[in-house]
Formats: sequence, structure tokens, C-alpha cells
Amino acid sequence: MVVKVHGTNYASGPRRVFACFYEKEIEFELVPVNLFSGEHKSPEFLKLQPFGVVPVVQDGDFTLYESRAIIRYYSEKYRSQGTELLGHSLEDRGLVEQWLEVEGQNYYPHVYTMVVQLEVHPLIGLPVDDKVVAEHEEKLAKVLDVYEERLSKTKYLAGDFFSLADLAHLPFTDKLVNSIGKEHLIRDRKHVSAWWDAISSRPAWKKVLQL
Ligand SMILES: N[C@@H](CCC(=O)N[C@@H](CS)C(=O)NCC(=O)O)C(=O)O
Repeated sequence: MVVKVHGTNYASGPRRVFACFYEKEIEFELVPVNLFSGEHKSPEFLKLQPFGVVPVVQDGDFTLYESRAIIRYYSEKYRSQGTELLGHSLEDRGLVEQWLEVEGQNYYPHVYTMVVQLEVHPLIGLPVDDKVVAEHEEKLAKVLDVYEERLSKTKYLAGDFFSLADLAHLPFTDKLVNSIGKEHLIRDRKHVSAWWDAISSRPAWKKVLQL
């Protein structure tokens, strides 16, 4: 059965799910949700996702939201199909989970705030608060120093294998590098830069960008 993904081809949460589905070779259908007209706040959509954000997936009778929960679920469900994204041992799995948490708790909040300021505010006619951008850039730089140290020892975050932890970083790192003019945060760090080149050149991610 084809999995329905309610979302958009340009939003980062749905893109995280598409990247996972392409890696795992899971067939899906994009059900477009118009964020600009506020379709995601409509009573009908709120029945699927009560917080009014995308993505949401519908797989037969099963409905799931939160992009990181979705990618964890499908990586487990289709463990033996497509790319193995959870590692091969329990310790690998522990490290995948650790770096998934780091993405969600330490990395994403700073990049998200910068994207809202530098990309979303100009789109909707709000001023950019340079002080907020600078504060989050400084905090993100410290987080990336930890990544640099880690990636000087292993090719990918959880070890020498590509995993869900790396994949989870794709949509917002793409924003950093290609949309909001903060590529230097990645390029100034030799190992982070090589890691970004390795993960962003994967065919699955290239397909997401072409969606
Ligand atoms: N933690 C949620 C975040 C979802 C989220 O913020 N989605 C954005 C698009 S990437 C959205 O729907 N924004 C519309 C809004 O906040 O009104 C997830 O990862 O699924």
C-alpha cells in the first residue's frame, strides 16, 4: 500500500520523511497541504495533526505525525529493505539515537530560529532581528565544534556508517548552506564540511531536492 504523506515539497519536516522513504525504497504519495493559505490549521487537517503542522503520514488505518517519529518507525518497519539506517548492533543503535536527539535538541533549535528570522520573516513582511540571529549563530557554532571533534574520529555521526542521525540533519543543514547564507558555519570546519558533502550527495537527498 502506498503511504500518504501530507505536507509540501519545500518544508523541512516533510523533506526529512521523503529522504527516509527514498533511502528505504518506500512508495509514497504526496498529499499537498497549502501552508500559505493556512490549510494546515483547518478543522479537517487538525483531525490528522492536532498541532497544525506538517508532515503527517497515513498508512492504511495508521496515522503518524512528528517527522522524527515517522523516520524512526519506518526505518524499523522496513529494516531489511533499502538502506540500513539504524546500524548493525545495539551499540550502533544507541549512538544513532544519541545523535538523533542531539539533532533535535542541540542543533535544530538554533538553525530553525535562524531560518525563521532570515527566510520566513522577509517572506511575510516581518523585520529580521539581527541580535537574535547572532545569538543563535554563536550557539550553533559551539554545537558544530562538538560535531567537528566527533567527525574527526568517525566518517558519520553514529560511526563509520550512514544512519538516520545523519539523514535527520539534511533539511535544515541544506537551509543553512543553500538558503540563508550561513554556509561558512559548515565550510569552516574541515570534517563537518566533508560530512556535509558526503550526506548531501546521496541520491535519495538529490531526489528530495527535485520533488
Ligand atoms: N516537530 C515537528 C515540526 C513540524 C513543523 O514545524 N512543520 C512546519 C513545516 S517544516 C510547519 O508545518 N509549519 C507551519 C506552521 O508552523 O504553521 C516535526 O518534526 O514534524
